Formats: sequence, C-alpha cells, structure tokens
Amino acid sequence: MLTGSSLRIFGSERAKTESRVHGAKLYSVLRVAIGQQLRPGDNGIEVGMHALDEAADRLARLLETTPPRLAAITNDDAARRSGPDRWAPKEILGHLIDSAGNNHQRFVRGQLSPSVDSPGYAQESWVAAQSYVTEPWPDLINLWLLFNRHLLHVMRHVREDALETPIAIGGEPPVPLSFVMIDYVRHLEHHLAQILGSN
Ligand code: NI
Repeated sequence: MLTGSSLRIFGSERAKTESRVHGAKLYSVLRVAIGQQLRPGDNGIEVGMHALDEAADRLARLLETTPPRLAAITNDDAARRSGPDRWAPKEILGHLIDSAGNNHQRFVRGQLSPSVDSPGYAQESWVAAQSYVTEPWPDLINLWLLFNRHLLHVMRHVREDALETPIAIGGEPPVPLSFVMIDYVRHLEHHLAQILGSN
C-alpha cells in the first residue's frame, strides 16, 4: 500500500488538503503508474490506456454539462469569497486555467522528449498575480472551456508510445504522461465540484 508521502509525487501544485480529497481514488491508478515504471515489460499500459480513455470521456461530458451551470452564477457571486482564506469561484476557475496552461506544456513536451522536467506551480501566488477575481466571469468561463476542449483533443490524439514518458513536476519523482493526463481530469473534477457543489 502506498503511503501519504508517496502521493505527493503527483503534483506539488496541489495543496495537502486536496491530496487528501483525491487520495482514495488515486490509489488504483497510482499502482498502475508505478507498475509501468518498475516493470516496463508488463501489460499495465492497457489498464493505463483504458483509464485515460475513461478520463477523456468524463472530461468531454463535463465540457458539455458545466458551462451553462457556471454561466448561471452571476459575476458578483463569482467574485465573492466565502471566507478570508477561500478562493472565489473566479479564482478557482482561474486556478483551473493555470492547471490547463501548465498541463498543456506537459501534454505536448511529453510527446517530444524522452523525459520532461516540468516546473512546479505556486498556486496562491499565481492566482493572486493574475487578479482573476476582477476579470469578467464570462471571459473566464470561455477561456477555461476552449482551453479544455483543446486539451481533450490532445489527450485523444496522444501518441501511444509517449504515454510512458516520465514527467517530473517541481523536482518530484517522475510519473508517466498517461498518469499526468488522468490526474489532470481528476483535479478539474475536484475543483468544479467546489464551485458547483451538489447543484
Ligand atoms: Ni488545485
């Protein structure tokens, strides 16, 4: 069984609280990912590809269903923080736009090089530096949507022989490109649920 500290290899961009939220669901994928690295000759890749297809399908559905729900939130409500240390919906979506930008680099570079060293991501500084909270909510929705449509397109056209490219993020031990893609969708689902709740 993998420990909590092992989980951290999947993204210094994620706060510890988020790792706990994501944790349980990640374990099975995690084992597949590590298995691929330790035993490149086994057939773990089939599981990995299936998981990747599944993640792409979930992303496709989200890109159909969530934009109208996001658009139903007013600009004022989207700028409102529910507490001093909480992000407003605009900032959460901004964080997802940052995630899209950072992962776009990984998705492409992972197909162009035998291994990738990807910088980490200081989420609070990034979100504050871009003043997402003062940006028009409809613009953020559109940017998020179109960027993710493209990332979905990239995920569905990724070269099969690149799926195991080791990606190191922020100096952490590397994980396969397929896992970076799957984890990208999980992270997006987590934050969309924060914005939309159970509505
Ligand atoms: Ni996050």
